[in-house]
Amino acid sequence: MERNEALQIIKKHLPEKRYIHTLGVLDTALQLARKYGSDLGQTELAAIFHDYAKYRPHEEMRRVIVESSLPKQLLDFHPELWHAPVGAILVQRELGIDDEGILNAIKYHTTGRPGMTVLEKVIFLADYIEPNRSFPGVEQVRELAERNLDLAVFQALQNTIIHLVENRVSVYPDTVHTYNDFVKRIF
Ligand code: DGI
Ligand code: FE
Ligand code: FE
Ligand code: FE
Repeated sequence: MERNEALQIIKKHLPEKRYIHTLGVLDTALQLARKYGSDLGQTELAAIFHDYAKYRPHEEMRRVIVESSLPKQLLDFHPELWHAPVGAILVQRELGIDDEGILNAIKYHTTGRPGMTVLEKVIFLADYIEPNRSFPGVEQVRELAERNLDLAVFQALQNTIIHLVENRVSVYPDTVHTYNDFVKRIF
C-alpha cells in the first residue's frame, strides 16, 4: 500500500488530534529509520497504522481479544493497552496487511517486548518522542534518540514505568519484561 492511500484510510479512523500525532510519528519514524536502518516501506505503514484501533469501542476490542489468540491476560489490564495488539489484528483483517514485521511493530508499540526488532524500536520510540508530545523527560529521550536507539528506548520505558508506579497504575508484564531485557543488553 502506498503512503497517500494509507493516510486517507487512517484519517477516517482517528480524530483530528490523533491524526496529527500520527503524522508526527510518521515523520519521526522515517528519520529514525534512515539513521538506524529499518526498512522505509515497513516503517511508513507501521507508523501510519500504529494507532488504528485506538478509538474502537472497548466492547469491540474485548471481543477481538476473546476470539483471537491474543493473551486473555490483557483483559485484566487497562483498556488503553488493548489498541496495540487489537490494531495489529484489525489492520490484517480489514486492510489485508500481512507483513509480519509491520504487524509486530503495531502490536508491541505500547509495551515493547523482549528482543525487539529495529523496526519495533523505531515505532515505539517515534510514538514517544514525535514533535507533538510534551511531557517531563521527553526532551532527554529526544537527545538520546540522536545517538543511541537502545538507550533512548530504555529511557522511554523507564520513564513510562516510573510514571505508572507514581500513579499506582498496574504495569503490564510485557512492559516489565521489555525493561529487563534492555537492562540485560545495555548494562
Ligand atoms: O496510543 P498513544 O497514546 O499514542 O501511545 P501508547 O500506545 O504508547 O499508549 C500510551 C499509554 O499506555 C500511556 O497512557 C501509558 C500506557 N501504558 C504503557 N505501558 C503500560 C501502560 N499502561 C498500563 N496500565 N500498563 C503498562 O504497562
Ligand atoms: Fe498507541
Ligand atoms: Fe508509546
Ligand atoms: Fe501513538
